[in-house]
Amino acid sequence: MRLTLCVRLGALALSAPAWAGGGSPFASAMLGYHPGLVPDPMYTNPNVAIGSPERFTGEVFNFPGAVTPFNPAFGPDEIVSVGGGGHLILGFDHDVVDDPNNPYGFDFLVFGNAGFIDWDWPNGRTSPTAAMFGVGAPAVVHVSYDGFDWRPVLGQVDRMFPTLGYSDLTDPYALTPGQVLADFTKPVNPAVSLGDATFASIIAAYDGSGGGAGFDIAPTGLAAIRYVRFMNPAADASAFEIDALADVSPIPTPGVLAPLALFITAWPRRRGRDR
Ligand SMILES: [Ca+2]
Ligand SMILES: [Ca+2]
Repeated sequence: MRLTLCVRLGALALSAPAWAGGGSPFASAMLGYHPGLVPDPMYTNPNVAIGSPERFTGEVFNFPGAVTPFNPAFGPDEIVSVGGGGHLILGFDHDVVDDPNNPYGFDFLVFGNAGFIDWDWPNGRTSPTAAMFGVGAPAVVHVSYDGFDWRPVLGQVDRMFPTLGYSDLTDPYALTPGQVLADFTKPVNPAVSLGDATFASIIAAYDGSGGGAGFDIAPTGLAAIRYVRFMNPAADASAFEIDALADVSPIPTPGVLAPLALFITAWPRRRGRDR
């Protein structure tokens, strides 16, 4: 008889998303909105900015399609416009932390409805300069922890990186959803260059991310925030669009090697033949 011991060790990840306890990684409350000078009153429902960015768009217009960098969300039930002089305030249900483990320093992501112009329609290829359509008017973004002390953060909304709903699509104008959900809490590497890029190479560059514009809280001096305010200082009707707002997932750290389970297995092992 031979006794075999099997000891299994597992690594415990110490860093977990702040919403792991059952909250939402996305904006959970709409706390203020003024449309400003908006060219199209159809896009003035601010509650559509609550919850996840869109993965599939166009249903209300009978033009359904997966959201890709070549086919951004365009439904009035999906995106809201903020015109000249307007603003939008969104809130999270948890602290969005300036976590040193957040990729590229980005602590939250803003999703708009800009997309890449297709230079090889309908195959999906960007121009040499990755020219875009639907780019919004410049937004001024402030963050706050208590709703009183607002501090500016640097970044551009409704531009790079356009939203990608699924990571397994091969058709940039897919009429049906993909199977692999892109991660809306993972930023795209800001060093990525997407000029003259095919749809396949864009998906590869996104590396599982669902896109969005990254913002870093650190320069504000705040350790965490709960509210984000978007203002449009334009004096005319040029607008930007907001689809959603997301907290960023920290990169899991290896943490402490901890014994998750200790299995001791013993069984008799018969010799092949009696000797
Ligand atoms: Ca940060
Ligand atoms: Ca939305």
